[in-house]
Amino acid sequence: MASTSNEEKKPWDSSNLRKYCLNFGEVPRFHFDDPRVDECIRSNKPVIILGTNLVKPAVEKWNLGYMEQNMGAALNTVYFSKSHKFKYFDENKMLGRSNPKGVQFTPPIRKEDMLIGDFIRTMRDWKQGEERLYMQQSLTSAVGTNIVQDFVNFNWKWISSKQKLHKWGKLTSNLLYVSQEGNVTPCHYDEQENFFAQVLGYKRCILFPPDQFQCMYPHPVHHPHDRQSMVDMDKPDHVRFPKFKEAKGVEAVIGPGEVLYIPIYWWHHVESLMRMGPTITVNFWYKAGPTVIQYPLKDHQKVSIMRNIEKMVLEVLRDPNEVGPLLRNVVLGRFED
Ligand code: QVW
Ligand code: ZN
Repeated sequence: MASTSNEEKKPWDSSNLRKYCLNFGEVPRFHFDDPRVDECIRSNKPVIILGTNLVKPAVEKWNLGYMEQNMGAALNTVYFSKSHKFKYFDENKMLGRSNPKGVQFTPPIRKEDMLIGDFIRTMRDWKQGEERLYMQQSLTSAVGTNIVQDFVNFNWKWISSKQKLHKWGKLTSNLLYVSQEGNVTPCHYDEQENFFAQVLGYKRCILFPPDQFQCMYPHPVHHPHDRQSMVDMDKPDHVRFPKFKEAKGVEAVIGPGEVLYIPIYWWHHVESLMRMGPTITVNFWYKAGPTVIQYPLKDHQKVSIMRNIEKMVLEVLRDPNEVGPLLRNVVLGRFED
């Protein structure tokens, strides 16, 4: 068939993907000059954007050897996990000497500042059964001159035109992620717009829209795992989280040069494909644009309202344990007809 000639051959198959109890739809893939890209972004829908050259210098050069040679002498943030999951937590919400109001909590991952050489050597020598590693380092700090030059040569013209067109706020950060194959960032949402640019290797991203809040069971806002789902996708507890099986998600596998738009407040779970080598990603986080209040409100605006209500109730009650019971009393038996 002639029509298959422009179909990209996938270097991965379903054996490289982790297995979950849900089925997912597919995130659409469009060339950067296809008007449907802007339609997706305008309507807060994820989309894989092809041919942007957003991180072209990185796609052409960056690999473990290049990073080792050029990251420089500064320390990098590396997370260690005993499992394949790296579930983030907010240290500021933990109980401690400086925070008597925090939540009693044992972190599931540990953080270590490492020289790039030590990180890459540990990753290369890694054996099954050892702690897994995931480097997550801001690209604004003291990286070496070659990497700074590559960064300067990113396609800022394209990304700035999107920022402008969609009236996003400021670019807040560029993070560099270097991961072992098989690592997972569990399901969570962020409060910013995100262009997620794949540099090396393949990542799968499973996304759920903000209107699936009831299916995703986020931790309370005051919890160190704020914005993260309480559901373990590997082994969902269908008794505690019965609606999770009804969650309707979409998935995307992105490879070098491809950019995924992750809309603000969209849930996402990210995995580096298994047995496909290490991955490198750079993300671009942008503040939301100015709030336009138009009714009916958007689903993500309602999530924001819910967060504010939780924060407000905690502020007046001053005890996290009283928040749930009070909110339950507000609704229980009152709003059914
Ligand atoms: C991943 C993500 C990333 C997920 C990194 C999170 C620390 C985001 O860019 O690539 O593992 O969630 O929003
Ligand atoms: Zn995220």
